[in-house]
Amino acid sequence: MKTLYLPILAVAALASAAQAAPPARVAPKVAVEGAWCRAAPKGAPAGGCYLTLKAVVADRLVSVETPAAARAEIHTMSMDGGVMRMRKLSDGLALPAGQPVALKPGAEHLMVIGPKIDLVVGASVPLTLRFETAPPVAINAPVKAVGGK
Ligand SMILES: [Cu+2]
Repeated sequence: MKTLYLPILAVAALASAAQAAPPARVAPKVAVEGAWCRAAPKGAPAGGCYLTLKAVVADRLVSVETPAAARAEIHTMSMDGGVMRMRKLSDGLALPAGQPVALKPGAEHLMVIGPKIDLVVGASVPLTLRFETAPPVAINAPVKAVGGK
């Protein structure tokens, strides 16, 4: 059977290569800009980190890792009966192609839970962002004392 199938497969491969002049493939990549984490009181159980993501092709932020905290999560905030609540985005965050997605105070953000470092001005938080398609991006987010609502 091998001798029968091999030539057929070869011909099929040639045919599909010839007919589909492939469109210029854009390599999946996500640019990360303006990352920072908000300063928190010593011993705070968690802290927020913010940044802007821009994906070349549609992608999804699926997880965040940091050695500087017990764990990191992707959160969103929404009003619930007049109270702002945040919750974990278990499915991550969609990143439309070519469109900046800002994670900012009062909206989507990264939460570092159980920080192992003091979130004080001058410190920085190493974060590794993992995406569905694009390669992971490692950044150092400086801690800033920015007032929030
Ligand atoms: Cu949060």
